[in-house]
Amino acid sequence: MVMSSEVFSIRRVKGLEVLDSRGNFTLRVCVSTDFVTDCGDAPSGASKGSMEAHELVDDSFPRRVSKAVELVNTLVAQSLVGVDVRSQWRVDTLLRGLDGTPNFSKIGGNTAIATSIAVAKTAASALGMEYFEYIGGARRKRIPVPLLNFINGGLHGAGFLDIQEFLVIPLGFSSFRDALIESVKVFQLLKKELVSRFGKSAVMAGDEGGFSPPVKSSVDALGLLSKVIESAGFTLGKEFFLGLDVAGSNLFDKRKALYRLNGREFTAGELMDYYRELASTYKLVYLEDPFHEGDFDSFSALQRMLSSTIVVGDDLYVTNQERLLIGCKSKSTRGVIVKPNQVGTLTDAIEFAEMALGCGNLRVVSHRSGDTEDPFIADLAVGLSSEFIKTGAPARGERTSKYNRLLYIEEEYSLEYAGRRVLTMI
Ligand code: 2PG
Ligand code: MG
Repeated sequence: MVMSSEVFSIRRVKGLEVLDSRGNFTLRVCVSTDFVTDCGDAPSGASKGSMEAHELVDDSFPRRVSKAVELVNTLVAQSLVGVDVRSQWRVDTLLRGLDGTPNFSKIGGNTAIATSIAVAKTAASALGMEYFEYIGGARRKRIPVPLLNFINGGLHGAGFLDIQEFLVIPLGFSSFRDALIESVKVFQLLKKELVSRFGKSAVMAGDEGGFSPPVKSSVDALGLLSKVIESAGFTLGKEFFLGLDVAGSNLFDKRKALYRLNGREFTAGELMDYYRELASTYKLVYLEDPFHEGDFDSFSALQRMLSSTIVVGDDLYVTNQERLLIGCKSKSTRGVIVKPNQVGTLTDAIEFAEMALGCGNLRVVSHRSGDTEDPFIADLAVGLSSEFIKTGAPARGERTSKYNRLLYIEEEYSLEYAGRRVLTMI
């Protein structure tokens, strides 16, 4: 049966305020054709790169996004009604045109990304396809390795830890399901260990569902994770590896040009030596934003020094192709974070991920610390066939919705788990 293109015409675009995981209001956009409606949400970061797309929020307490809702219901709706929902590139170009600034400073990156995602999801639904199939097209699909954030520090935690994320990485398993089951075992053992060492208040959750215990230093946190991995019967460097998101910009004192960590000050060179030590003791295969967002040179020097660690750019690149070009030329990293809301459209995020792979970088599709129960980034990761996904601890609904979606996709479509072979790609 040939479907008339009318079936794919956008009839309605509607914005509304919904709650995110931090109890802040954020934007949801729903897009309808005559037959289907689907919605996309804008997540929100706490430790943002300064070059990210602008987030349009009201000047209000509590945080509201009524201006963004208004824009969706007027300007955005007027320009998208009648457009074919399958024309993602056209929609994203229209959004850029409506704004007219490079970083969505007028309509907001949140307005743009929620709309862009809603359009892609509605197109997939109208075609009767899974989101990941629609996004991925002919790409060979696989299930990404999760970077599980077990200990939340920095701006996401309440303890003393300066480093933002202590990540447990189950590379040595043959399926995502097994990797997740064994990771959950380690997570539950960590919980027991924390309760026995510090009491019940030590297992309160940070922003991304991990624990935020009164552990004093990064070495203590990594030591604790190594210990529970071993007490679960695994070997660090075989089934499990460790990683960090330092979120280096938050440790950097611009005036002194020094980093503050564990109550000490470090030059970039001293910090590099510190990372080298941590990487060899704790099998760190993953090191995100080890320096502040402007220091491409230190990223490059560290990546040269650590041949078996993937140095990753998040705030360094902010999912922006121009910034990535600088990193590609100076070989600053072997991995990139892909956060669609940093750049504002799905088309830009997908092109960024492709460009990253083209210059030898593994892709980490990522949530934000303020997120919703929408599992869309799980589909994006599978569609892009990304090597990793970063979506918090295996706890709290806005984090588990992504893991649960991956469990379903693996089971239903028999896709292979990216697993240990991603290490051979660096
Ligand atoms: C990060 C993210 C997500 P935020 O730095 O990688 O983990 O944090 O969303 O607060 O920027
Ligand atoms: Mg980060």
